[in-house]
Amino acid sequence: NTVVYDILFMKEDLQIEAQKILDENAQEGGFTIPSKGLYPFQWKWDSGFIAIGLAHYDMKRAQQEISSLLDAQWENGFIPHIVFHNESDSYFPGPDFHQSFLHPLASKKYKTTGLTQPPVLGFVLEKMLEISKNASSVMSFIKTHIDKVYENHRYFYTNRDIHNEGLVYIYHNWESGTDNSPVWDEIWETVDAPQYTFQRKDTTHVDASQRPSDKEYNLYVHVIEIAKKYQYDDQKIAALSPFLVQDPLFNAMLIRSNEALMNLYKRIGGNQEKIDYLTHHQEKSKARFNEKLFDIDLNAYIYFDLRNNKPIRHITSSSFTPLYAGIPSKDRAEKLIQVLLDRFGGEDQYLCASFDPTSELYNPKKYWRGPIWMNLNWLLYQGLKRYEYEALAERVKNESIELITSSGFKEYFDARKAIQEASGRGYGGDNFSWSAALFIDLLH
Ligand code: 9YW
Repeated sequence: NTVVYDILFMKEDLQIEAQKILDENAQEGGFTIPSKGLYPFQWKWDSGFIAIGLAHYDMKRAQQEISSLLDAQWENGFIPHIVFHNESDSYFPGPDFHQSFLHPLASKKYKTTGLTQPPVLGFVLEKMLEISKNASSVMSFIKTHIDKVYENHRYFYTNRDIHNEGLVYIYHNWESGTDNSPVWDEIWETVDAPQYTFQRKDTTHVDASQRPSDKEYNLYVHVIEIAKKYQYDDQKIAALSPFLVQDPLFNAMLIRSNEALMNLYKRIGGNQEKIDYLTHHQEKSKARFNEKLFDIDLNAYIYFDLRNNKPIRHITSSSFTPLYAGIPSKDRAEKLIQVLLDRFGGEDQYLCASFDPTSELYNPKKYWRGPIWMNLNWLLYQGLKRYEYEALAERVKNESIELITSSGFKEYFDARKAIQEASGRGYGGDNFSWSAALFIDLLH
């Protein structure tokens, strides 16, 4: 009993600590930075996850988090991956590099990037409503903001589904949210980039061994230089970007958010045209996702390289996110979860490594090449619950809580449970906002 009491007490303390981090990362203008120094601006999918945490104790701030992001939406519905509300010289590449003004429909109010990130906002709005104790006030917020998210989905289907098949592309690894995943290695081998001159800032905040290499950064810069050369024009990017990928995480988030928008519009009433549009795309997207992105030999969802017209056959934590979007059949979900257990979920492992631990390319300390990320764990937890794998869902939740309890609110964590000096260690940025926000959600 004392032990249980201590743990409860510790959790309560940690919840206070989590709120403190979110408060300290709050900025004038109503948004929250992901981590001081390392990421000093507003990031798109971070804001979504942060809003879920905030909704538990400060709904007004959760709403501001979302409205400050949507305030930077472009006239074509695009939502950028970073909004430069504020100035800071602690991050590269900043607004002077990205030059969003090159696009004629870019936000006139804020400097932004010309890249986006996984479309989480639909389901974030739905979660906020679910968490809310005052549904009517959240509903009125949703009513005034939902069309912007809908316009964002229309942007994706209109501009980024080049085969009109229900799957949208990303044109940069930063759009995936999983920046230096080994998934991209083969693509980079096909890209011949000149040597650019630039000064990285990330490695002044975090040990370089836990970050992407300089060679990778040069490629990241290169792909943006190409997009800039074409004024961030979607059609030209689709035709000419050396990086053009259908990513399972990105598309699963779009599908889960479509579903949320449909639910919310039904609740609001009217809006039949929008519901019809979403329903049509939803069915098509789910069917194609299962046809094109499921590898029947690996029994997992994988990636498709549109530029080189071939699948990229690696298993990552993104491979399991279709569960949250209700994409696999029950049978397929069962097979997928077996792969999760076999490759990622041994007794000597915390769930869920970001890259296949059985692969030679697995690196348990390096960013998206192996470590555990709290947002992916949260998505996995939701997915397992959706398919009623209750015990496994509990495991993911408990291990997530354990990692934070023992290592703090770090950016990512070592999945190697059995190796004493590595077990659950935290890496990357400190006081990381979505680790704090999703920890609060998991405790509820
Ligand atoms: C970068 C802010 C972002 C996340 C990404 C993560 C990392 C670094 O940090 O990106 O320089 O953009 O990979 O998913 O949104 O937390």
